[in-house]
Amino acid sequence: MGNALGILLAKRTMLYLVLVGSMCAVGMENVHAAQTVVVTLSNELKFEPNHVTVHVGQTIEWNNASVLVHTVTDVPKLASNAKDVALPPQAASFNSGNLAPGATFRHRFLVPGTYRYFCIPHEAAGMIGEVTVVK
Ligand SMILES: [Cu+2]
Repeated sequence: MGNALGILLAKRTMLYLVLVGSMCAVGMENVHAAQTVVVTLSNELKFEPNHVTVHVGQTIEWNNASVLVHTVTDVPKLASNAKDVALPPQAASFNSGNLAPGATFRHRFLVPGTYRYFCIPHEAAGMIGEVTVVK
């Protein structure tokens, strides 16, 4: 009898731990998803910072803080040089189009891996950025 009660309590404790564990996992994902990372597009033809690491579900906001028109482009066929562009398999490509001074562009990352993107008018000048997306 005592033994059966012990097993029942142990089972309940296990269930409790599983529930708490899964709630923590969901909680952390929400914390990450709520944090938007900002990358600045500069007059010096740079993405600053030019490399950022985010978690799956997180959004990056690119902010054109310059007096120039820039783009945020991760479309392989639009790159002049194949080394300037990369997407993980299964990841959707993205392209802001022309961003006027003061304009912003946002993209939410759903597939882990390495992304290399560029600015269409300034790719040859080395305006290239990288994003690492981790689980
Ligand atoms: Cu540019």
